[in-house]
Order: sequence, then structure tokens, then C-alpha cells
Amino acid sequence: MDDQELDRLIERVHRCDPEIGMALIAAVAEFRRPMRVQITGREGTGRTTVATALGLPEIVETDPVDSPDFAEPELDGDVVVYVLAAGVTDADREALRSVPAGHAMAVLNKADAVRGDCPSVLTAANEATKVLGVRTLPLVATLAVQATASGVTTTELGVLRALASADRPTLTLSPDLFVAADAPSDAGSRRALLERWELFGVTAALAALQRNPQLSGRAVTQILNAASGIDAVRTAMSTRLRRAASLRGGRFLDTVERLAARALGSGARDELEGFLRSAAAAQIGLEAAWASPSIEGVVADHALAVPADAAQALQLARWWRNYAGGDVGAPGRRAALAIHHGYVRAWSSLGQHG
Ligand SMILES: Nc1nc2c(ncn2[C@@H]2O[C@H](COP(=O)(O)OP(=O)(O)OP(=O)(O)O)[C@@H](O)[C@H]2O)c(=O)[nH]1
Ligand SMILES: [Mg+2]
Repeated sequence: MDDQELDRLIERVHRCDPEIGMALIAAVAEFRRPMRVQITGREGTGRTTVATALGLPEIVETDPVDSPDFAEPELDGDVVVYVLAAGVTDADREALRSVPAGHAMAVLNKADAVRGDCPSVLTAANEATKVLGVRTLPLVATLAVQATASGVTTTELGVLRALASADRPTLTLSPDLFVAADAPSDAGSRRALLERWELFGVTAALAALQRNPQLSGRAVTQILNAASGIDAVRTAMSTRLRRAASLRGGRFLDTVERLAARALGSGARDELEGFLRSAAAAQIGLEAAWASPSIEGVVADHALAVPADAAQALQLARWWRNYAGGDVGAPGRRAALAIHHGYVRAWSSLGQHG
């Protein structure tokens, strides 16, 4: 939205009604303030490492949850990243219950320590999603940090290739076996590999090199990055941030509505109501409805669809009206009808101009 539009609104409202003007200034400041991301969870679950792996400057680590040494942290960030390791406890559940719907995501960190293979890690993450009611993604934060900070070196690639070609299935059963095994390369360079990539990373690299011994160091680094799970976590993070911004827009419109009702003279009220009827406000309302937690299952990770022409707008409007008519509960119906209205509005303006 055009920032100057809001600044001009503030000026006009302030001229009519200084008190409402001041309240509007505060509401606009809240609407525009930078996003705040909190990273939280119990002690030692890997919160600092996950924050480093995400590499977001605005991320803040809270005091740990469920610790005898700290008061429970207030989880009021625009996005709250909850880090789990191993299982879900009652304290985790309780802490997440305090986060407003639509603002939390969870990471099942130390996925390399989950006994078993990749499917059992996914099962564990899905279990946590079900138990917590918050989408939970598996992650090996240490590997993500390492693969982002520095790639597999030429020396490491040489050792990994030699080990991969030896094809010893028992090699990666444990760190001790890996160092002690009778295999190409010396124990020192294998220990160095473990120090940087740990057994999980080494195992993933060897599997990749067994399938394709020609892989470059850069390609192996990319495979390690993928194996860490960080890409999915980053994607979920940006979805959450986008939604948090949209939900904040919805709260801003609610505040403006309240201010319009409170305004004494008709001048300020007319200005505020004019804004609420504007295309900019309609867009904010549409995005807020799209981000509504009640329809998250339908919308999933999709961004708000912008119709290319009137026909498409009409099709989208119909789809959402139809959805609103189903058995979707009151909040779901409200969000769906708001989206329907938004597309009807888009249809009418696209019809006029195109
Ligand atoms: N195996 C494994 N270890 C990890 C992973 N992520 C973090 N760790 C290790 O877990 C330990 C704690 O990590 P931190 O990032 O300091 O965890 P934290 O939650 O910030 O810890 P506190 O702030 O001290 O409560 C460190 O030894 C990390 O190296 C992971 O994905 N896998
Ligand atoms: Mg920490």
C-alpha cells in the first residue's frame, strides 16, 4: 500500500479531531513496525543453533520454557518458532497454547538423533504437529549451520569419495566404528570429517557419492543442506511472516473502525470511513481474511491469488462463496465470505477497466 496515503489520512483526521488523530498515529505505527520473531523452547533444544541456521537478523531468543531458573517467557512475537528436541512435553503444549492462533510454528530439531531413518523422523514431526496443533518440521540445525557457513572442501571430498567407493555398510553405524573401521583414508581425516559434518552429514554425503561418484564438492554441500531440512523451515518461516503481517493488517482495520465509531465530529469519521471503503483497505482486509487460521487447511502455503482478469476473479469469488456455504464453522465462513467479497470487488473493477 502507498505509505503516503496513510500519512495524508493522519493529517486530515488530526486536523478534524486531534485525539483520534493521535490514536491513529499509534495504530499506524503498530501497523508499520518491523516484524518480531521469537525463538523459544526448553533449555538446550538447540534454539541458538536454529536461530543461526535461519539467519534472520530480527530473531530474538527468549528465556527457556519450563526452567527452574527463569520465569516463563511471554510469547508475543509476530512469529514464534518453537524448538523441540526428542519428544513433546506438557510444558511445550502449555507454552504453545499461549501463542495466538496463526503465529506459531515448530521445529523438531536434532532430527539426526531420532532413532531410525528419514520416515521415522517425518512420523515424529507429524505426531508433534497433531499433538501441538502447530505445524512441526524436522531439522538438523547443526548441519544446516555448517552447510551454510562453509562447503565441503576438496580434501574432504577426496576422503568421502574414497570411503564411498569402498562400500562398507557398517562404516556409518556409529562414530567410533567410522573412525576405527578398516577403510581407505586415515583415522585422523575421518575424525576431522565427523567433527565438521557429524555422522548424519557423513552418512548423507556417502550415500549421495555412492549413487554418483562424480558429484562436486558444491553439489555434496547442497545435498547436505537439503538433508538438514532447513529449506522447508525457511519456507514455512516466510509463510508465517507473511501471514503475521496480514493478520496485523486485519487488526489495523479493526482499530480504524473503532476510531471511526469514537470520532466526535463528522469530519474525522468521514475521513476514516472513506479510508475503510478504499481499495487499499479492501486489499488489507482481503489479505487478513486469507491469513485467517480458520482456513489455513485450505489455503496451505499458497499466497493470495491475484486474478488476472474479470473471469478469473468471478471464478475465485464463486469458489469461496461455495466454500462458505459448506460445513466450515463460523470463523471459516466469515473468512471465506470476506475473501468472496474481495474477489467480487476485484471482478467489478477488472470488468470496468479491462
Ligand atoms: N545432534 C544435534 N545437536 C544439535 C542440533 N542442534 C543443536 N545441537 C546441539 O545442542 C546443544 C545445544 O544447542 P543450543 O543451540 O545452544 O541450544 P539452546 O536451546 O540455545 O541452549 P540454551 O540457550 O543453553 O538453553 C549444542 O551442543 C548444539 O551443538 C542438531 O540438530 N543435532
Ligand atoms: Mg541458547
